[in-house]
Amino acid sequence: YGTSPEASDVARAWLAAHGDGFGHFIEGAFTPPGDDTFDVSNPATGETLARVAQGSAADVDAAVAAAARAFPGWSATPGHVRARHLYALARLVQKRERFLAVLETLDNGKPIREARDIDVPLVARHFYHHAGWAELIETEFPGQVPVGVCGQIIPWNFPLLMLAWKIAPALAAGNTVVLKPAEFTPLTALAFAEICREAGLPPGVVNIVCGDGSTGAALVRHPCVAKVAFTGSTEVGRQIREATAGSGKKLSLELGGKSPFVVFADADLDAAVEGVVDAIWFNGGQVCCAGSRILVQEGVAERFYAKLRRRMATLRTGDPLDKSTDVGAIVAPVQLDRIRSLVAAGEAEGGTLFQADTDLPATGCFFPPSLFTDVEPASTVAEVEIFGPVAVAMTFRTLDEAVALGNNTRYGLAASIWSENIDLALDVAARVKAGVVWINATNVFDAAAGFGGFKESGFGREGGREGLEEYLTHPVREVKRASLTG
Ligand code: TXE
Repeated sequence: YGTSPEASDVARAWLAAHGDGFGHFIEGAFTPPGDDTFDVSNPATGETLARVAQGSAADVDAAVAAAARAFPGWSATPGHVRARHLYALARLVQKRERFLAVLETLDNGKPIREARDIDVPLVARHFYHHAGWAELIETEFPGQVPVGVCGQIIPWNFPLLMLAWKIAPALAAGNTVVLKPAEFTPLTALAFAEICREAGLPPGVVNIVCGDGSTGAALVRHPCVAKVAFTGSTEVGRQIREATAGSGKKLSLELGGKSPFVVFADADLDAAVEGVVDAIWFNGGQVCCAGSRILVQEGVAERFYAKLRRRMATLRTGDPLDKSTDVGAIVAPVQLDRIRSLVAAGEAEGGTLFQADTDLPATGCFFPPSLFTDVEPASTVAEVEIFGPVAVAMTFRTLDEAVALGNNTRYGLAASIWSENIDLALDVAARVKAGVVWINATNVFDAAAGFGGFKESGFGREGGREGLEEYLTHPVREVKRASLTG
């Protein structure tokens, strides 16, 4: 499953069938790739997978115009009919799950087990969940209307899942979209475009324009885009906030994080070790809500680190298509360089680095699971989002100190608290400024739960009722009274 020859063959055959390159998906059809293209490669091998069109301002304009033409029809489509379309998308994602999982793994480098068991099932779940909402918009959000054309920009860490987080609520609420996938990982978005066509989605409701940041910037600036939804770096989020200021566009930003993973002395330490594995080595730590700052109560710290180091030695880093791989490839050489330089900074600042003795593949973008201990709270690795398989650990003495250290960050996306005392855990949960707090768990996602952060992690929520509110607005109606005096 997943690595089965058929699924890999289907993905390879699909890529071969597009050997001339991919264009954009506009008004239900693919444009020719044209001359201005970029290469998309497999980070595990360096091999080029496809040639993809670089979206110009004119391409963005064409896609936005298509979405604007489709908007009156789609927004007037009854909720139960929109629901049928979303169910059709969900079912087709499930039908193609093996192909999509392999394609995601080839493009992004994530372990096939994760793409197959987490990413793709969550994508289907997101469309099913929002199909339910499509039928409820009129009764649950009385008087509200869809915003219009939505410009959506997504990152490369969960390419298809981030697409689902953006497209499903937008469509459920009656909007039309132009989505720009990340330049490292546009392939599953293009496969999804084919699914939209197969599902019979009206042309123009979903448009996909590929390209780099300049394409994203053109989409943000476009005057006919009424709402911008962005997931990516805090730096680009800031630029988008500036670019949309005063424009009247609705905006939601889901940015970085440096989330605390707090282990109290009374925690089940073995369970907490498994928690760390999920928190920082899931998707190679390229997760916005990764529990990248481990805070351990002093009395158990050495015992906890020893257990963690033993567990790290059992993690397998390597071929993402191998079912037994735990940590796959880093998405691109530039990200690998970033991780390496941050780890070098951590060592220069006196942190103790532990890396299990693993044989990394000779080629491709790989970095071993890493743990820094003896880290100062004000050091680079304790403050900066590394976005790689690198955990940073510090100790605390008291509950108050744990809360203070947990909040000692410019971010506020997530937190994970480990204790066998539920009163203590709930007390800490209420005092940690994070959009999502897990207790004795980590990286648990559900389409029904709003996800988003505080501070430099952005604003706005994705998922559930709060997520839908981002795609609805209150109409301003001019009430004209007939003159009684005639
Ligand atoms: O992100 P960018 P990068 C963090 C993480 C990572 C760092 C850099 O720390 O190491 O950001 O990653 C598009 N206007 N996160 O450089 O550039 C871009 O094309 C409009 C956390 O890859 O923010 C892509 O589609 N769009 C994060 C998307 O923005 C622009 C996930 C994200 O890329 C643009 C990714 C512009 N001016 C990185 N410039 C998370 N929160 O999960 C770029 N883009």
